[in-house]
Amino acid sequence: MGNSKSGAVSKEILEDLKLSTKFSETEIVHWYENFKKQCPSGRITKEEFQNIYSKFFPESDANTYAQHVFRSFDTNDDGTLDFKEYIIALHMTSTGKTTRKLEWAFSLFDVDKNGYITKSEVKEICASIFKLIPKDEVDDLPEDENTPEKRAEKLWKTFNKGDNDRIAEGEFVHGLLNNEEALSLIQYEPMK
Ligand SMILES: [Ca+2]
Ligand SMILES: [Ca+2]
Repeated sequence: MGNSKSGAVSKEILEDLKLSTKFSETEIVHWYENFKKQCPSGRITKEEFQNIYSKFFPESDANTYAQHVFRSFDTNDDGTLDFKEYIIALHMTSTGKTTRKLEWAFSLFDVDKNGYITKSEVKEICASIFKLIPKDEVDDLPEDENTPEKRAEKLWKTFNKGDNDRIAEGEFVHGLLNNEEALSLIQYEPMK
């Protein structure tokens, strides 16, 4: 894929994105224009990404979570998000089907990208999600979900695994699909 510096989205990327998402050419071109406006270099750094995230969570600490999300979006591991990574991320997290979202969630939890989730990875991500919850909302959480450790424990239990076992992608998606209670543990939506 060429390193085109021109203003328009390259034909290769356009074709690729039309195939891998359900977005139309018009939508992709429109987003590309916005992306270029907000990000003239054509790449979002981890710091920029964290700044964007922290604006959505003014009352809590979104830094760790944002780092994990960034890692899951940066599929080619080069430390920046390009337009294609950005659009695919947008597709998976906002307009995708639940299965798609869960596949993305899997990559979020698979911290070392080895294709499996361990209990320590579940703990790590649960801790970063927990930091998104403002203090006053933590008080209202159910007793068995009001610390990062308890949430990790509860989530891990839904997979019926031993402490040293690991979870493959299919098991992860299957275990969470239509499981509202477990799903609520892997996300936090600000109330306002
Ligand atoms: Ca990248
Ligand atoms: Ca892993």
